[in-house]
Amino acid sequence: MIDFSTKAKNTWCPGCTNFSILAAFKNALNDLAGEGYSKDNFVMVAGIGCHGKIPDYVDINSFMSLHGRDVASAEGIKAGNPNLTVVSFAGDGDAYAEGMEHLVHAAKRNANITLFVHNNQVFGLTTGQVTPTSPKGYRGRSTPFGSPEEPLNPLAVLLASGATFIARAWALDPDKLKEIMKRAVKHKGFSIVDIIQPCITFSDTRAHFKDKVFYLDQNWPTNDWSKAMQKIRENSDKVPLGVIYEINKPVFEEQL
Ligand SMILES: Cc1ncc(C[n+]2csc(CCOP(=O)(O)OP(=O)(O)O)c2C)c(N)n1
Ligand SMILES: [Mg+2]
Repeated sequence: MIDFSTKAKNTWCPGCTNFSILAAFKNALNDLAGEGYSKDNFVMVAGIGCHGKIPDYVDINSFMSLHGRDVASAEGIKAGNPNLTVVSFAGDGDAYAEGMEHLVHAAKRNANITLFVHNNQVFGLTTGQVTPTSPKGYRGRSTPFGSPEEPLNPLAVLLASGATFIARAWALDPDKLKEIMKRAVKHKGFSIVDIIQPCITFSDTRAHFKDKVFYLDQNWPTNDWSKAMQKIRENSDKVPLGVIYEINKPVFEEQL
């Protein structure tokens, strides 16, 4: 087992569900190293937010970007040296608010990078303001009377934009999360994993999601765009997890 820990002091809240994402990622790295991926070829990129501290806690090359600019930085790193395995970590505010234009275009051009979104449905680090994925009625620092807006469905936007790998995961199931992370890294092209990551301090949705999440069937047809869109937009009380969509298409860096 390779030790990917660092000496940095961890400053997440005690019990933060990001610890589970960190553990899953380290285990995924360890497996991938055993499958021929070079530890030295990995680069992790992050935005700004609670999620953005994750590179401090993993002993691989990393680049801490600006808020909402992690995807653009990851694209630049990959275009500059296509031999690198580039994995970006973003918050929901980071990816779906500030960084949305970069995200849509990275999906459109099928940049060969992987994005893990810590979707806690809140601007966590800045103490609980509403983000594009906060539920209607969410009460936080900027919406004390409840958010009047319907949340955005980011996976529908990304599927429509041309993403070639779309998955959803649950932070509190690190074993399955690890497997989904590995598939996303191995996918050639733009891959996104939206990780439902309850913020225990400002939006504690652990109990809410616990009984709602379920894994898609083994036989789910991952290459069917219409079925994927239907599943992503399904108006249901249940939240599907796993790889929802995956196809092969030429990647941006090879066509440059
Ligand atoms: C351009 C810019 N806008 C705003 C901020 C302030 N800011 C820092 S972290 C943050 C919230 C991050 O929320 P999210 O991306 O969801 O990550 P989380 O903290 O929830 O993991 C904001 C708004 C900033 N640093 N830069
Ligand atoms: Mg957030």
